[in-house]
Amino acid sequence: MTLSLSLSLSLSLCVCVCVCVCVWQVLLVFAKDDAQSNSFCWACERAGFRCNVARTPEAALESFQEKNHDLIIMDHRHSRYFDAEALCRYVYSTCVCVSVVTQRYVENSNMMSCYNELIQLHHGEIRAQIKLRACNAVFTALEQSQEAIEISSEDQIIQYVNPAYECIMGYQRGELLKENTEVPKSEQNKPDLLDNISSCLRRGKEWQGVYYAKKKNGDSVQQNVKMTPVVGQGGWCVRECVCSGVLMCRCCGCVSDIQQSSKHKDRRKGSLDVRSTTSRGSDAGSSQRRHSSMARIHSMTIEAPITKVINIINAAQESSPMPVAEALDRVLEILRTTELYSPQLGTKEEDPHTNDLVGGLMTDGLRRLSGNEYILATKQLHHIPGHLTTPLSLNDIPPCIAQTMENEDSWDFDIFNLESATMKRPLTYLGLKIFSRFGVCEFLSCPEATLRSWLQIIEANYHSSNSYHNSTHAADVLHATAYFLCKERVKQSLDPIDEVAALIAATVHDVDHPGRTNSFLCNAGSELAILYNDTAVLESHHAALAFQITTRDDKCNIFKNMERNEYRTLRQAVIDMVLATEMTKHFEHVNKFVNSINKPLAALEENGSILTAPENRILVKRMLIKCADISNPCRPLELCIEWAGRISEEYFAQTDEEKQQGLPVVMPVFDRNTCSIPKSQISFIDYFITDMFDAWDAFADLPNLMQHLDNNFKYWKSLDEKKLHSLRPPPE
Ligand SMILES: *[C@@H]1O[C@H](CO)[C@@H](O)[C@H](O)[C@H]1NC(C)=O
Ligand SMILES: *[C@@H]1O[C@H](CO)[C@@H](O)[C@H](O)[C@H]1NC(C)=O
Ligand SMILES: *[C@@H]1O[C@H](CO)[C@@H](O)[C@H](O)[C@H]1NC(C)=O
Ligand SMILES: CC(=O)N[C@H]1CO[C@H](CO)[C@@H](O)[C@@H]1O
Repeated sequence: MTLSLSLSLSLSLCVCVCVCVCVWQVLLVFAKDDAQSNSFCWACERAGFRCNVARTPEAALESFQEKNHDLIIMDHRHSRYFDAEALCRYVYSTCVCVSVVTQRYVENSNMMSCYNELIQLHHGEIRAQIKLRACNAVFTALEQSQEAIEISSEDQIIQYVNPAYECIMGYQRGELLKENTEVPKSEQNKPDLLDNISSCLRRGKEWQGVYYAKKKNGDSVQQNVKMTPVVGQGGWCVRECVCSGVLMCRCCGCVSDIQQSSKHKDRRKGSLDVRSTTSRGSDAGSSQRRHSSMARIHSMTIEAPITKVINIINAAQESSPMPVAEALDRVLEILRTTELYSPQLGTKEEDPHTNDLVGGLMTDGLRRLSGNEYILATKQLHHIPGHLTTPLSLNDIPPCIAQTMENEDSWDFDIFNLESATMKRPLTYLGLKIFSRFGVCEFLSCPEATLRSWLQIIEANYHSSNSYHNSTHAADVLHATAYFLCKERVKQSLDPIDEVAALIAATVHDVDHPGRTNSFLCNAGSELAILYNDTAVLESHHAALAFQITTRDDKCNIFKNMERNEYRTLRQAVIDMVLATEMTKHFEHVNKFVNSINKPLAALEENGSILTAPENRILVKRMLIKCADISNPCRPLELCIEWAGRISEEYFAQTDEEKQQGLPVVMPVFDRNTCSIPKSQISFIDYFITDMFDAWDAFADLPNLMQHLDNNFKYWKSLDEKKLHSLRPPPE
């Protein structure tokens, strides 16, 4: 004990550490074996480090060059053997590691104390290494982020900008990181805004809001930014462009910009230029609204990677010579016709309602499946009734029913009135009226009696026991489809056969729906899921069954008199539309529509070839039936509320059954005891509806629907703000 104290006065060792995190390699440079070097050898072994011993500086260098040791311990007690400091300098100059630390170790040949020293070095350096790595990771994340991020000091001197910032703002990093470059400021900000921001930051608070930033070319761009003070770091501030809310202003995702894709427009004009590029604003109010819709379409909040790729190529075409631009056109052609459209989930805020809706509607449920949860259910398919109720003709529809259908061509038509007036047979009656309005019998060369029988048998195969997916939903989708078919742009792009296909597809699109989602059927191992390999189970079934029912019996075979090729075309179109209602492909359909139709239409003056190209007609039809299928949030408030009640009830019933049968619960938020209906509607609108209807409205011009959507969204928000979970506020 005392020995070690006395030795410590005069002798020391030199320790040189350069760090690597795998198994430590230790090099001992000792001219002779002694108690000290033996203790270190023992300590290395005990700590699990690899240990080499070198006797001379030359041997030490050779060994170090070969193994790149993490730790070098040199005998510095006797300078007559060699110059330890020169060796240290050499290590400094060659070490490729992140850091080199030199320290002195006071001689102590006690084995435990050598061991402790090694462990402490190991620990301390590892910790430093982890910090460095974390730092590295944070910077990598900043570099990769698609949001523009800028870090500045308290006196507004730029310290860092990421590549997205360069890309969006048009600066090169080098020019901003020169000494004492200030954050570029736009004159368009009110002076007190800047004061407000800096006083907010000085108080250590984050500031978020709309702000004009100045691009390199002198333009001011409006951005939704978040500024965060870095507390305790000399007043640094992190400014970040956030991709949320309506004021998206293209600050994100680089250059998806309507001006940039339009070859005729001057891109220096502000974003309000959109109005002139859409070229169809009738009055100021509606074109203003259209502008905000278009702006949002071009920066869709839920963006698939392919959309970004297309935007980047569009932007590159701008500044490319003709042959390159043309080659890129062909690239775009290919990209638009392949299946690359799955969205990146999780780019939006994580929200349990959205997650459940995505999990429940967009997957086959297998993700959540494990082992013994796979239970085979024996599900009975509904039988087609052998007898039909008394046929009726358009001419002898009872007056009270005829009256409820008088305004069926209006969007605000009340389908629930018709449901009760027809004793739950709205599809047959509305079908007769709408099909005759569109001349479907004439087109198919089929007698009206056949159409009647067909509508009746199809309606009979909807399950009245479903609270949502019963024939009233089918009638509602038929109604929306007919409404959309009358829109000018839609008429310009579709042929009569497309119209007939759309009406038929709407009528049959959910036939024999069991009131459970695809994921449920897959989890339960239902017959249908097995038949269709867990892929688009319900939609495949609706399409297949519709044709089976129709062609099984001449009495209701509306296709019987069709020419073979025309029938094939019609059948193809109906199947395609019914399958398009499947939600796993939601973003693919919407993205394709936006990329192939909205964007080119907005960029060009003429519209003929875009609208009537066969591949685009398919996209229009898919979008049309998808929008009709989930148009509930765009209906007048009272209707919207009723639909929300029905769909929630159907999901609750599914959750009840899942619990009862011990199946995985696909959408846990839809539990009747805890569910907030307003929240679920808000998530559904945010995630699925807004982008889609913005795009559809930009195409078909549907201001009344967008107005309802706005009102309804506000209604759900107001309930949610009052923390209400119900469909309506409680009575006063
Ligand atoms: C700045 O703050 C004041 C007081 O809070 C407020 O009245 C003013 O509108 C703010 N200015 C801006 C441009 O936000
Ligand atoms: C559809 O379900 C609702 C219950 O949500 C019911 O009131 C209505 O009568 C059903 N409609 C049909 C046509 O079965
Ligand atoms: C289901 O998968 C099997 C085996 O791959 C295949 O033979 C069959 O055609 C598939 N059925 C459907 C409806 O896709
Ligand atoms: C060829 C074609 O369909 N052109 C139409 C383009 O759109 C305008 C109105 O938006 C119509 O007037 C044209 O007939």
